[in-house]
Amino acid sequence: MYKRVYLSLGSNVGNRAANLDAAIDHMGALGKVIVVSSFYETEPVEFAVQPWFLNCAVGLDTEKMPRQLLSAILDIEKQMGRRRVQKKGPRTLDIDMLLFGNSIVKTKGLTIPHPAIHERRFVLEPLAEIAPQVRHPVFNLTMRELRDALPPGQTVRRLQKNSPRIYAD
Ligand code: PH2
Ligand code: MG
Ligand code: MG
Repeated sequence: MYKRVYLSLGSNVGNRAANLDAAIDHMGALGKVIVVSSFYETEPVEFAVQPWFLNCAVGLDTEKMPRQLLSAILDIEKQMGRRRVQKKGPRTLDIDMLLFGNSIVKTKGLTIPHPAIHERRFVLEPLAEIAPQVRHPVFNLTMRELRDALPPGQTVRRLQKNSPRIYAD
């Protein structure tokens, strides 16, 4: 049974666009990549003294269970040279699971939906681009509604170059 999963990707070290593209390629091994948002140049938040990020969102159909998917994601981050030096600090690649179908998961080390979706413009702009009607299973609001409810601030700029890329329906 396939579930539709939405993930957030971010990079602010090295060739950021190449890092996101390589991560998306690797994600083909986890299921079917269905849609990729535009890339967004985003102001760092939470830990602000670091280079700007490139962020995007990906829709993936997978047969993996949440924990399996998490460990596969951590493997991809490692393969791409991620070193955990500073919490929320600079990284070649970060992949966060945002939504896993309508599932609600709360265990040590994994919370779904991701607990910060509704606070982060760098997550909600790309996500609302590819999944505007998808509902948050806890707040019962769509991604577009959550995006529109963000307070002003947190600069994000959509890059025109690449997308969105739609692979299948
Ligand atoms: N990730 C963080 C903390 N801050 N800021 C932006 N703009 N983009 C990110 O991906 C990001 C962040 C922790 O994972
Ligand atoms: Mg993160
Ligand atoms: Mg992460």
